Amino acid sequence: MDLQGKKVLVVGSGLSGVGAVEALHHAGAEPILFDENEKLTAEEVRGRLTHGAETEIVIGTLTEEQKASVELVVLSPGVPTDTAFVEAFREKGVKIWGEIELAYEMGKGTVIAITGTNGKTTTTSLVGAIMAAHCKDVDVVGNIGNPYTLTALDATEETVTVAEISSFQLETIERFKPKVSAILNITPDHLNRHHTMENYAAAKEAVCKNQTKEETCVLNYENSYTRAFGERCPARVVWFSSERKLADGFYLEGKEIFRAKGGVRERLMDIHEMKLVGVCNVENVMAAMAVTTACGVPMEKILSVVRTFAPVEHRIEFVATKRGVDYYNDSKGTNPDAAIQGIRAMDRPTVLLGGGYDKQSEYDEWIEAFDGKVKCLVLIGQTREKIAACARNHGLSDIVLADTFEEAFSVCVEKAEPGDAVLLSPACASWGMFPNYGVRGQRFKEMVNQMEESC
Ligand code: UMA
Repeated sequence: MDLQGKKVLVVGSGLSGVGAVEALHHAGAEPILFDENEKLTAEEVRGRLTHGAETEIVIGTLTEEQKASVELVVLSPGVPTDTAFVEAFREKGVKIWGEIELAYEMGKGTVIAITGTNGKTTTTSLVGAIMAAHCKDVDVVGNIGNPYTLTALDATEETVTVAEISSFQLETIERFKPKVSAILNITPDHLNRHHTMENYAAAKEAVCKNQTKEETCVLNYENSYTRAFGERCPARVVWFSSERKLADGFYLEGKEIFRAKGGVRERLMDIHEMKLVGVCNVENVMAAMAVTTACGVPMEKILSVVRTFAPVEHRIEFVATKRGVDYYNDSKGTNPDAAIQGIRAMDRPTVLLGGGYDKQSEYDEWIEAFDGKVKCLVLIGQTREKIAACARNHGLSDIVLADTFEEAFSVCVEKAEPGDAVLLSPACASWGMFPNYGVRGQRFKEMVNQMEESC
C-alpha cells in the first residue's frame, strides 16, 4: 500500500504506537496518534516521539470529523479488535492493520516469526543469537519489547528479522509471511481477550496463514493443539519432541538431543552442555535448532551458540543468595503454564510469590505442580482470593494475602529459612500493579539486592 499522504489512525501510544507513528512519518503518511487513556496528556505522548513531533495527537475521544478522515487504522497489540470502535471502521471498509503488518509491508529481507504461549522470548533470543553468528544484519523485534516498525525501514534484502509475535499481534496481520515460523505450544492464556481456546489457538495458527510448502513451520509434537494443526498447516512442517523418538525432526532421548531424517538419526548434543535448564528450555533449543537449520545455518555454528547461550532475564533467573536463601525471578511466568515450569525447576522448599492481573485463568494444574515443595504461598493482585481458594482446595494451608508487592516480598523474606528458595513466579500478568512483567521482575531483583547478607 502506498502510504504517501494517507491519513492513518494509530491506536495506542505505547511502544508499538510510537514505533508505528515514526515509521509512518518516514513513509510520508499523516498519522493521528490516538490513546483512549484520559489520564495521559498530548504533551506527555509527544515527548515519546523522536521523529514526527508535529504528529496530531488525540487523547480520550476522536471527533466524527477525525474518524471520517481515516484511510487506514493501525492498532497496538493491547487494543482489542472486536470493539464497536474498531468495528465501525471495518464496516466502512477501512483496513485494520496491527503494527506488525505495517512493519512487514514496509520492511525487506527474511522474516522469522516465533509464537507460542510459553518460551517465545527465550527461543526468539536464541534464534537471534544463532542468526547473528551466521549473517551480518539481524534484528530481533516484536513482543520481546522492540517494536518491529523501528527496524523495518532500515531493512535491506540482506536483513534477517527475528520476530517474537504474540496472539494479540497475529489478530491483525494480513499479508505477513515469514520464511520460517514456529508455534512452540498452545495452552490457556489471554482468554479474557480471545474469549475461547479455539479463538486463541486460531490467532496463534495465523502465523502460517500466508505460508506455502515453500516455507517452513516448526511445531511441537507434544502439544495437542500444535500436533493437530500439523495436519492442516499450509507450510512444510518440521517437528520437535521432548517425549518420543521421531523419524523426522528434532527430539530429546534421555539427556541427548537428536536430529532424524527419514529415520536416520544424528546425535547433536548432551543437554548438560547448555546453560539453559529444564525441559521447557530443551524444547526451546530444539525449536531454535529447527528454525535456524531451515534458514541454512550449519549445525556446528548452531551448537556453538546453544552451548554458550545464557538464560533470558526474568525467566527462572537466579538473582542472589541472601541469608542462605536462593532468590529466583520468574516474573515472566505470566500464566499458569509458564509458572508450572518455574516451580518444576525448584529442588527445595520454596516460598512462592504469585498472583496479579486476572486473565480468567484456572490455577489447579499450577497448584498441583507444587508437588509438596511450596511451604508458603504469598499472593497479591486481583487474583489473590481466587488463587488462595484454589490452593486451599488442594490442601495448602500457609497462604498469605498481601496488599502491595513490597509487603509480599517482606513476608517471603520472613517465611524463608536457610536452604529454602524464594520464587517470584506469579502465574498472572503484572498489569494493574506494574506496566509489564519486566518492571515487576526488576523491582523484585532490586529488593533482593538491597537485602543485607545477615539479619
Ligand atoms: N490503549 C488504548 N485503547 C485500548 C487499549 C490500550 O488506547 O483499548 C492504549 C493504552 O492506554 C496505552 C497503549 O494503548 O497507552 C498501550 O498499548 P499496548 O498495550 O499495545 O502496549 P505497547 O507499549 O505498545 O506494548 C506492546 C505489547 N503489549 C501488549 O501486547 C499488551 C508488548 O508486549 C510489546 O513488547 C510491545 O508492544 C512491542 O512490540 C508486552 C506483553 O505483555 C510485553 N505482551 C503480552 C504477553 O507477552 O503475554 C501479549
